[in-house]
Formats: sequence, structure tokens, C-alpha cells
Amino acid sequence: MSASYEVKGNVAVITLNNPPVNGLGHATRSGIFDGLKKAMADTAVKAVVITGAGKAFSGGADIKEFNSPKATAEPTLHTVIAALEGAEKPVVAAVHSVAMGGGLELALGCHYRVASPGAQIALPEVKLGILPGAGGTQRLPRVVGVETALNMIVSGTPAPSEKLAGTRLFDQMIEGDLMAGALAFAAKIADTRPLPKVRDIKIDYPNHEAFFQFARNTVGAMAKNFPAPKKCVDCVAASVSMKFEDGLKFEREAFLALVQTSESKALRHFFFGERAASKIPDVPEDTAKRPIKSAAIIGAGTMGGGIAMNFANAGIPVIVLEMKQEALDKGLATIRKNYENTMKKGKLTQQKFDERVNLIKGTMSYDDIKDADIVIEAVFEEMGVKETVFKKLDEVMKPGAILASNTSTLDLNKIAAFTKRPQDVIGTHFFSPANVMKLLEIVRGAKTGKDVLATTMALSKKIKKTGVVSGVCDGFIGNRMVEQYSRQAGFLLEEGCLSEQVDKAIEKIGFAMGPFRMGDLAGNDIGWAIRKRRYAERPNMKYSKTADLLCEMGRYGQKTGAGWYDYKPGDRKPYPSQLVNDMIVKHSKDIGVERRKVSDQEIVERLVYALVNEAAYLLEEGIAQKASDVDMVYLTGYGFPLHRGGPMFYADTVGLLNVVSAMEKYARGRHGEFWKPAPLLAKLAAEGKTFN
Ligand code: 3H9
Repeated sequence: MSASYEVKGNVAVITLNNPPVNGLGHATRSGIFDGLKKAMADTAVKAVVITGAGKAFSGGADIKEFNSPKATAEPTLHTVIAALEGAEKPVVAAVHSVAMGGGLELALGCHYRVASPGAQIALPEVKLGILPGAGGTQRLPRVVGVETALNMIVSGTPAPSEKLAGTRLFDQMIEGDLMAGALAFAAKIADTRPLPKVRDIKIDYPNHEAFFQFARNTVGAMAKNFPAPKKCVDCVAASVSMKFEDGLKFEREAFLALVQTSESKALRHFFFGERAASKIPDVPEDTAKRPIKSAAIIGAGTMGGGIAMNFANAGIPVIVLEMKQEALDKGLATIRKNYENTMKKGKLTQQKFDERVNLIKGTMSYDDIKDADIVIEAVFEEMGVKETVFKKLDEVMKPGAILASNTSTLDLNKIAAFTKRPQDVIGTHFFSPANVMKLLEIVRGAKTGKDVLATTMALSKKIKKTGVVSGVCDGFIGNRMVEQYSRQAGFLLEEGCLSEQVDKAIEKIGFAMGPFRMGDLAGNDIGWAIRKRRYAERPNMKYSKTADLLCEMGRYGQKTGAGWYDYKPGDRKPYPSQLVNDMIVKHSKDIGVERRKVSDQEIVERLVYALVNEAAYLLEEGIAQKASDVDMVYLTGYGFPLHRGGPMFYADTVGLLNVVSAMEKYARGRHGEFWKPAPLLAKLAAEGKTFN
């Protein structure tokens, strides 16, 4: 039983005890149900207090149980809530720390609720692609009002308990000892009859249809790939227009339909994948971490400045080092401007602006950074430059400082070898714009210390990044995969596509941007430089020459006003370019390829399966630890559509056997070698298994 029972005076106390967040799994639900029965049977008990042990009242239904028989095993959450609400003795919920989802719904089923200030109150189900399915959409509007409830349910955002103190959600706020306060409250109301029930509260909300239609349109536009937000609106609307029992039934049906959707499964995969990413098999959670109270960044360019902002945002002082005064001034001015823009949008107060700007200092002297707990190098991506920087850092930094490189492709082990302390060297690969993008690839060198890895992992959480560990290889997880994706995109042009068709096909399935629009944004010259290196290093690896021809035309992308597309001054909208299209068609002719009509399905399969196959190699080689890590990289750093759950989850959803059959079909085309399934993919497909 994951709930304990004790009697204090004439009050029974049921304490949910299912660490870490008192999820309402089957055992916990049974514990509450049995405790309640005991309390009802004991004539000495006059009232019941229900609370949670540890760091939560309850984080809600146990998500791990979804789509398993335990989720629907009796007593279900509905049964438990009905029992609480129908109890003939008063039941008081004593809420603290976290009351979310089913946890809040449980509290809403109690006759009374008392709370500590600072508790996070939320119905966050929408973030998992579902909706509150245990009465939340029907009861919350009755206590906090329709509009507040709708906002909370559609956004899933937590509100602090004190903000809701004036509503019927809480009967009393308790400063100090919550249990003592709850027991005193229970004693006070022990004899009150009839017992108040949220379901009995009448909702008076005239002219609601127009309001709900507006809400439906708004959420429909904002979350077009997800069915849940619209259903949330429908359920709250039902709380106004239907009788309580009918509303509950309506909500239940919507919940059961949503929990089966691939969108919800993808969001739940993301929830657990993000948390799983921080778990490293040979680095236990209790590994001692080094304190990070200050940071230094080498380089005040776009990357260095963006990285510095992350530290300031987390309240950590940071010094940015540059070689020239002009570059330093420019970098610091850009940071200031970024914060000013955020303030103008109303997302930052003047006080926070001042705090953050004051936390970032500039210097041209290594002497000023020597005491920093971590230093991150964000200088030019060239081994010689890295060598100079790391030798210098080895010379000046205090013992125990973490020496991090923001390299996106270079060999971290080589970089570490420039120092006499390779155990302190690690890769922190940020993505541009570094103050916005969630992904942080944490590159573990052969000699990186476990404490350094654990510290950097914890730091990624502190600066609100999704940290994913990668081993050392060219391009790490994300860029190594994207290279294969780009190669396929190039081959598609040779075989019959134009850039626009490829971009549109992949954007239609939800990608933020197709490969060619992405190239224009990032700068086509970057890929060109990498390919030139590849032509020398790997002469057998084939690439389409179209991208090289484009660069030879000086079309580097948005920054030159022309790339795969044409651009107008001050306008980022891509316009198809006749010149480029002619170049593509001519190139096919030059290499003797007869152009054909390529279907959108083929485009999507070839691009996505190119990612999947490379990722299977990464898993085999141990560069990526688990398939969900690959998905986290693509969801948080590469614009892979969230509702598809990442490339590996997508492949699992399609079925690995189907993926392999499609690859066999493409292998009969021009690039047989490319489509050879990685041994891991072939094995899993043959065994009928999945990556995740
Ligand atoms: C629901 O309630 C449906 C009902 O309406 C209807 C039912 C019929 N279940 O985030 P953390 C685990 S849907 C299972 O790092 P924090 C989490 O995986 C639910 N496990 O901690 C992690 O495990 P591990 C609606 C859960 O302190 C550990 O707890 N509720 C659940 O930063 C620590 O998590 C939500 O959507 C769960 N419900 O934040 C709330 N919640 O250690 C989702 C957490 O093995 N949860 N875990 O990696 C959260 O937002 C945060 O976890 C919370 C704590 C704020 C609670």
C-alpha cells in the first residue's frame, strides 16, 4: 500500500506515500480507498485529513501506468474520488508543494481543502496530450471560475496556491505547520452537515458559446498538431452547459480517446525521455558534484554571448573574455540589446534586466577569469585555435575548474590532450541562438571525470537546458545524423525534386523547417566547408554537388540575400528561384540522371530514415546511450515535430520492419550502399522489437 493510515485524536490521517511525487498508481489508490473505509468504520473518527508525504501532495495519475491494465484497475481514480466525495464524515485535503493533475482532482473531490503557500497548483495534462480525466474540467471551473480554469487547463501552467487563495478552491491557507493547521481545521468542521461538495456549486456563465468558440479558435491556431487543447475547451464548455454527471461522462470519453492518440504517446515519451537523458548508467545519481558559482566564456561572438546569457538568467555571475576591445564591446552590446528586446515584449521586468546585465562582465585578461568554476570556450571552430585556448586555460585556471569546449565537430579527446588535466575537460555543445535553444549536447571525452560529467549534467538543468550525453565522434549525435539527412536531400534534387518540394513535404509532417530553408538560415557556406573537408577525408562518401554549385554562385543563404531561395531586403520569406531551379535541372542532366516525379512520401521516408539509420550506428557505437536520447536531441535542437516524438519514436510508430522494407526499396535506386540497414536496426526489425 502506498498510503499510510493513522488516527490523531479523533481525526484519521491518510498520507500518500509513493515517492518521488506520490503518483496515483494502483497501489496508492488502493491505500487511500482502504484508509477511507477504515475511517468510516471507526466510530471514534470524526473527520479525515488526506495529505502527501515528502515533496508533493501528489503529482497526479501515475503516467507510467497509462495504456496498461493497472490504469483501469479498481479502485480507479474515479472510484476513489467518488468515495471521498460521498463519505459521510468530512474529508479535508491538506495540500502542499505540488498538487497536479489527478492530485488536484483528488483534492477537488474532498469536502474541504487547506493549503500551504507556495504549492504549485496545476492541471498539466494537456502537456501530455490528454486532459484532466478525473473530474478536473468539471470541478475546477466551479471553484476558481470558468475563465481562470480554462486558462489553467489549456495551458497546463502551475499557479502558486496563494494566488488562488481568494477562491473556493481553498478554505484556508496555512502558514507554518500544515498538518497542525489541517488537524485544527478538521476539528473545527467535524460536525458540519451537510458536507459541501464541489459538484453542487452552480456555474453561472451566460453567453458562454461565443466565449468558448473564441477559445476554440485560439487554441486551434496555437496547437494545430495536437487535439487535446480543443478538447479541453469542449470539456470546460460542458461544465457550463451540461449537468455535472453528464459533464463528467463527456470528459471521461474525451480522456479515453486522447490517451490512445499517437500525439499523447509522443508527448509522454518526451516527458520521460527528458528525465531519462540525465541518467548515465556508470555515473550514479549521488556522484559528488563540483560547485558552480561562477562562469567564464571565451569569445563574445553570437555563440559566446548567448551562452553567457544562460548563466546570468540562472543567477550565476559570468565573465566574457575577448581579445579585442571592439569585439568585446560589440558582444556585450548585443547581449544588452537581446535583454532589452525581451523587456520590450513584457517578458522581463526592469529589475530582472538590471540583475542579469549586472551579472555579465567583460574582460580582455585571462587573469580575471582564473577563479571561475567553469570556463566554456566558444571560439573559431579550428583545432589550432582550440589548441591555443586550451593550453592557456590549462596554465591559468584554478585547479578543479571545469574546462568546456563548445565545439560542434572537433575531436574532444584531442582538445583535452592539450591540457594536463583531461579529466576536467568536457564538451558543451550549445545550439544557436544559445540563449533560446533547449538542447545542450554534453560531450564526454575518454578521460572526462565522472564528477565533471555529473556537474555539467546538473548545470544543464540549472540553466534550463535539456542535457543529452554524447560520446566523441565527428558531429556528435545531432550533426552526425543531420549530415546523412542533408545527403539524401541533395540526392532528391538530383533525381527530380526542387528545393521547395522537399521543404514543403517535410514541413507538412510538422518539421519546423525543411533542409533547404534551414541551409539558407544557417549559411550554406558552413556545409560547404564541411564537405570540402569530407572530400579529402572520405573520398568514397558520395554527396550531391548541387549544394557546392549553389555556393559557387555566391548564394550562401539569407545573409547574402540569396540561397536555395531568393530573398527580398528585410524579408525572411523564401521565394522560389528560377536560377537555382535551372541549375538543379541542368545538374541532373550533366550527371546523366533522368529526372522523375518523386512523391512526398518518398521524400519524408528518405529524409527521416536517413536519420534513423545513422542513429542506429550511434547507438551501436555507444556514442548515444539510448534511443530516447536521440529523440531528445532532435526534438529540442533540430525542429523535429514534437507530436511525432523524435526520429526513433517515429520509426517505432511506423514499425521497424516497415522502415527496413522501405530502405530495401530505396537501396534498389542509385545509392544502394547508403540504404544498408545498420546491424542494430536490422536486428530489432527482424525480432519485431522497437528502439524505445
Ligand atoms: C493525470 O493526472 C491524469 C488524470 O487527470 C486522470 C486520470 C484518470 N507519474 O520532474 P521531476 C516522476 S496525468 C509518474 O524530475 P521535479 C518523473 O518521471 C498526470 N511519474 O521532478 C521522475 O522520475 P525519475 C498529470 C512521475 O521535482 C520523478 O517523478 N501530472 C509523475 O522537477 C521526478 O520528476 C503531471 O503531468 C507522474 N505523474 O518536478 C505532472 N510525475 O526520477 C508531471 C513525475 O524516475 N510531473 N514523475 O526520473 C511534473 O510536472 C513534475 O514531475 C513535478 C516534479 C512538478 C511533479
